[in-house]
Amino acid sequence: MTAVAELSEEDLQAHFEHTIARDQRIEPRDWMPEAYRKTMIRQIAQHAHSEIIGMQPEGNWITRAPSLRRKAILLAKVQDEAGHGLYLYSASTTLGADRADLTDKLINGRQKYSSIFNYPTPTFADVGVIGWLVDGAAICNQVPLCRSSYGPYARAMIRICKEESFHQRQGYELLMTMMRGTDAQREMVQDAVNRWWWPSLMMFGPPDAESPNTAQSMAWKIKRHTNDELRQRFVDMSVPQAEALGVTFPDPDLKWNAERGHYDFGEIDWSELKRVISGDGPCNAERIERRRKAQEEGAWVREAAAAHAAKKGASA
Ligand code: FAQ
Repeated sequence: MTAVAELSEEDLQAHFEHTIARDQRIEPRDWMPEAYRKTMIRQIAQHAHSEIIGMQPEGNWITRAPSLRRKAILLAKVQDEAGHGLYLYSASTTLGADRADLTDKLINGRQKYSSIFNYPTPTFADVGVIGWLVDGAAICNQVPLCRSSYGPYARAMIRICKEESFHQRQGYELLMTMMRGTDAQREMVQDAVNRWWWPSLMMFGPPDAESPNTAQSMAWKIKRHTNDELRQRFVDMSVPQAEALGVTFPDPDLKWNAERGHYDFGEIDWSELKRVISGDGPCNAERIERRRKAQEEGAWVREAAAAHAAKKGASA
């Protein structure tokens, strides 16, 4: 057997490409091009940050949930998102990233998180619509990532997707319940759908023609489908769900195209996505400020845990 140290850069590159071509996984111990490592850290960190910041919009309703049952469900869901963040930060450390450094980058605006979590949640219907549409979009995007080429990321995604499916169903069930209620409740659901529909479509990222990372990430099999392919899949699956629920989407151009075998939909306001990504969405400042405060207020817990681990290590 040839030791890795004896292999040339070309041999290592060829082995990496062969692994990808055979649909096998790249594991932490394997050689990988620096650009692949950087892309993986970027995507996993952004994803982890999204899960953690994503706790805030729904967390807003934990103290005001309308019943004990809804409160218990919401607590469990928000806690699941924290768990997803932890699996993902752990996956990023297998690539040499440092979790504290990633958190600093998030708080200092040097790393992104999903645009969707910069929108407000003024009513309880928002909790249902986040479950239905936001978790629904997340599943659509993340199920193919279970076959992503980087092993730890793909394996984390399997568990995350199982939990997200459950989240999606709880959102839909909540909305079904509200739709069986009063006119005011039905109006509340429709209003929330009107506010979340377009931002949900933006979650999939810029159109393919303007996505700088898609081509390389597809070639490396990090991404298995393009942004536009997944967005279309999400529209196609959401329309019958909206019909069953009894709500409409705020898009006059949304209609079945028999020739394409897909729903056509209206033009997305890409300037809004750009604005929100660059920090100027309705709640960006509030979300980051809250995360910064939590990080500062939790410093003593991290110090105590480190001191405890050091003491245990010393006595062992
Ligand atoms: N928001 O070239 P592309 C969840 C950035 S988790 C903000 O197309 P890529 C669970 C992009 O990063 C939701 N930034 O990039 C939950 C890139 O930035 P950079 C998060 C966006 O990576 C549910 C630049 O624009 N999911 O919802 C957005 O090939 C409910 C150019 O874009 C993931 O992270 C955006 N919407 O494709 C939690 C899934 N779109 O770094 C709580 C994993 C694009 O080059 C409650 N990630 N950007 O400056 C992915 O699949 C991909 O990274 C994409 C973007 C598809 C998001």
